[in-house]
Amino acid sequence: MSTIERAEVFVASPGRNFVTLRITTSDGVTGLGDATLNGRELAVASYLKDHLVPLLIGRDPARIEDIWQYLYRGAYWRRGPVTMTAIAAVDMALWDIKGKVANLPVYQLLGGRSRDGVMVYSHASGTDVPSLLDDVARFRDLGYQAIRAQTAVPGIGGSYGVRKGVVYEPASTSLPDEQPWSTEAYLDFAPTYLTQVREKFGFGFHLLHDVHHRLTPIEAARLGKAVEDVRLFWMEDPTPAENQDAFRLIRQHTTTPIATGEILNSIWDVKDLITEQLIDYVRTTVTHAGGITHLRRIFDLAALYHVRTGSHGATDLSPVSLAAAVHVDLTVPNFGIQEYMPHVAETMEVFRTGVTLEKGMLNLSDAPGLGVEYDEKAAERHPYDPRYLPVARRLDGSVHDW
Ligand code: CS2
Ligand code: MG
Repeated sequence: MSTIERAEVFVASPGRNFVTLRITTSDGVTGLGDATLNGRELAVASYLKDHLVPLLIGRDPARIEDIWQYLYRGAYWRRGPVTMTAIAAVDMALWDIKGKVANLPVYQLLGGRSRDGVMVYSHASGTDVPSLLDDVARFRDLGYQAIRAQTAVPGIGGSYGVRKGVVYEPASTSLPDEQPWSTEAYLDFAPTYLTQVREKFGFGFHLLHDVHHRLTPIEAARLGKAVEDVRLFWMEDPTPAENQDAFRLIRQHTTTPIATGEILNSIWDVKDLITEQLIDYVRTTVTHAGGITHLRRIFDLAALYHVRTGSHGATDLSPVSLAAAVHVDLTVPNFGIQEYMPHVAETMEVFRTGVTLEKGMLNLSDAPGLGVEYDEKAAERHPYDPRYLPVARRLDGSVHDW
């Protein structure tokens, strides 16, 4: 029997920080998993190195489900982003190994293709409305079928999701950036620019918007109602999702579809949202929600309740995560959309992947496993670079949800 012989954890910053797990079997087969938790990278690296790797050595890598249950139940302490990201990395690496052993891409092991490609949405943003409209035009020209639109709110000096240069990277290298926030200014402004996007470009593409957890349920209900004519594909994270019941109030007031889940980590965190049909899209990722094994379980529950998938896919997830997401997206019956932001060149020199993009659709090569290779030597040129995500403060100085 082949056994797990080695498990190494790499922390590197090729463009931005990534934590990568590589498992090697006694037959010399390797598997990769993404263990990146933006701003808290070393906590997951330590969870893996100090607590999970010693439990993996000598185990049968083929027993993916059993290892998942052993790590989850065996911790006694349940859920949470650090634990679930560490388990996810092990799970992804084991699926990668299983695919390589079978000489099949992981999506074949998950039941094969349900679709020819995976529709993605890209991120248009602007410091004002004219620059947002230029950015939307650019993504339309590149052939994207779905675009998320975010603009800085005039008068308050910033807002979530506005790109500074070519790449959107909210984390800063020193202490967290402190960014001002005014719910009143945002609520007055957001519907006007979303309307201008539709006025200029029409309805021939999907338009999305991310609220990034900043409203109360009744404020979110007001926003959802105000943008009904814009026909958003979704309004994302309208309110913090720890309180799943809060979504009921939004739901009662608006037909604007709702998406949430990027900061949630387990089926239990989304259970009520799904079974009570309080959301339309579940956005848990393969990296933060327990890997392919657990994500499939969440998506299957969602399918029973007309909830579709919309996995988080920001660049703070590595190309291993994106590949794993696309394997799942290609197979599940209730796929909705996949978030996609291109990684920078330095990232792609370290992670060589078979994921391709054409006309706003992602696809995969037929490489066995996840189809990603990690160049350890290239990674060594990019040491870990500690960063923090920003903090938002209301205009009176008090802390708000970022
Ligand atoms: C965002 C993320 O992509 C999204 O929808 O909400 O960019 C999020 O801010 C980051 O992943 C935080 O690290
Ligand atoms: Mg988001």
